Amino acid sequence: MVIIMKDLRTHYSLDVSEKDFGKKIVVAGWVEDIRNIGGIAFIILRDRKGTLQVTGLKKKDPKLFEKLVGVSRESVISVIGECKKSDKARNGYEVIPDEFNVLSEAETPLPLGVVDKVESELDTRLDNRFIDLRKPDVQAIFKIRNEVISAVHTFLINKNFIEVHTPKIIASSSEGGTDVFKIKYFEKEAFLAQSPQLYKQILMATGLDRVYEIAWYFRAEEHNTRRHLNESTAVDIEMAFIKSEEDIMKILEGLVYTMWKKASECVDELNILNKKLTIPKLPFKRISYDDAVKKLNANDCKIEWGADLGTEEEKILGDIMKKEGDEFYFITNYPLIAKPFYTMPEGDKLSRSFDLECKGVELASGSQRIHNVNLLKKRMEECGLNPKDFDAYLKAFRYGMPPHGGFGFGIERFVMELLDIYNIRECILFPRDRTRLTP
Ligand code: AMO
Repeated sequence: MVIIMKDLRTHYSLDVSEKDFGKKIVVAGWVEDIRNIGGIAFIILRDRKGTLQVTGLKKKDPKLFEKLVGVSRESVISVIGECKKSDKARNGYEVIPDEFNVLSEAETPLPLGVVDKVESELDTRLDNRFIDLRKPDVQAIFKIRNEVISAVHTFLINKNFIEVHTPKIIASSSEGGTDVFKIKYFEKEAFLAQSPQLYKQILMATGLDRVYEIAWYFRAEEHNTRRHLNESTAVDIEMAFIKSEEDIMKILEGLVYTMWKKASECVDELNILNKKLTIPKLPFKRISYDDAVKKLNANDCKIEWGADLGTEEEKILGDIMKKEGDEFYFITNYPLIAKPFYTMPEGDKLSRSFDLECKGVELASGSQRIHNVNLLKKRMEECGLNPKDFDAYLKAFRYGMPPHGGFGFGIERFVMELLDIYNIRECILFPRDRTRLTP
């Protein structure tokens, strides 16, 4: 039998105020806990905003009371009843039920506790994500994530960017690398986009000179680390008529500052997570790749000039920079060989590129791009790529392409650093990693 609600919910737990006392209200949610002490039973009902107490009185309605105390934890119920002031109950009120409906009964035992004190393994939590997300601290992460993403839209639209959506099924790999998922596209082979790189650049040839996308990245990286996902989300921007990559870095640091500030306003969620945020100071420090290598070598971390910074080097540099008072910093002018083919060279060996780091974790990377088609083809060949595979992209550079640049900025990486979360999988609803494909 399918039971539907008798009346539309009128109140969330935390929205009840004194003016509701003595009136009939309708509340609905999940049964978090039931305490039956004989003639009286307390049901803790959880909804999107918090919890409330439903108080069942045996002598008022014995049949209803039996039904109430017999319901399993985490079942979904709706209650119509009188809202009564109560100093003892949470939120200062209780609901005395006149009617009560079990809308969906939860099976027992639960695969994962919601209010249990014992910590569950991350894998068990992720296997049962729909229950894991019932926990207020887990929900808080995604409420904050929502706020910071809304800050991205506001910030970039105010800076004259327009939001675009580019294809995720593509014919050539976006980053030129090997970490690409191949798919069958009818009779052809296709790839899942590793980033919107090629398309956001093509858009620079259109006159839409500032674009952004909140994009899916699909990357077939084999490693299973605490900071890598195989499907992740990022803020990508591209802007034309720039003087240098410095123009892009200014947008990026302004964006990070605004997102951090917006997160710091999520007082309720931060309290649930027991976190305090310190808003970073602008401008972020810029250090060149050369200087980063010197700092590492001076701290007994030997690194060859030209090598990309690995996780360990990034961490050590993060510690050095933190000691110097910089949690956020840009590493600029990477060696050309460490960066993708589309990166603008600076002389023979360097590039006009940057990474944004936060406490030794890369949050974003970007650059000024090559806008001359011949140089672009030359760089593709030097990187072992065949320009023929990029015909549709290269064509956009042949009929008027302004100087431009942009960045890609990982949202999960940002949330991880913002809230000091150890494993990136906690920062995305349904993570995809080397072994996880469900739920
Ligand atoms: P890059 O490859 O550095 O640059 O990616 C940009 C940012 O995206 C995030 N990121 C990831 N997050 C989690 N798991 C992953 N596997 C993963 N891969 C990347 C990181 C990273 O800094 N096209 C360029 C950007 C540009 O130049 O505009 C690019 O994709 O935070």
